[in-house]
Amino acid sequence: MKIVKQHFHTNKNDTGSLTFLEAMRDIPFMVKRIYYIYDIAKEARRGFHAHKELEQYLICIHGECTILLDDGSEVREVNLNSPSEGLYVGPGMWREMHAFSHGAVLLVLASEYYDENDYIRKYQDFCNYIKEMAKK
Ligand code: T46
Repeated sequence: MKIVKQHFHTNKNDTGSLTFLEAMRDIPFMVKRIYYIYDIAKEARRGFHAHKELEQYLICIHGECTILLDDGSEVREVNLNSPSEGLYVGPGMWREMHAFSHGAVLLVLASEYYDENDYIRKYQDFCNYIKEMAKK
């Protein structure tokens, strides 16, 4: 599995830091939706699904968290602990988010509007989907 963890342009000086990224330049899609996850309960695990089409960048803009990625044949965990780094998560990838630090904020840039039909929320359905995709 190829992990795409990207460091975004950051302007840092004595007064602070500013990170920026531009659609179709720094990330490979137009951003249609932004959401963020915060006020996360202690020990919470979220995610537990894959997407059929959606592409996303996950940026832990405050604190840290761990993202588990499973492509059906390999499982990897990636720590996000910098507001200037983003993790690309493409289609056909089971994800779980956990080990959130107190006060962590996870920002997500998404390539599509929200569509529940794009979600695969059962792990067995995900395994079947991966098998079907491999046949094509
Ligand atoms: C993902 C990970 C990283 C909406 O109505 N609109 C939205 O744009 C989103 C993202 C969610 N929702 C609704 C759907 C559920 O009823 O909000 C509720 C919580 O969503 P969910 O349980 O899917 O949240 P997470 O944190 O498990 O997953 C989210 C994204 O849904 C998912 O695409 O990749 O963050």
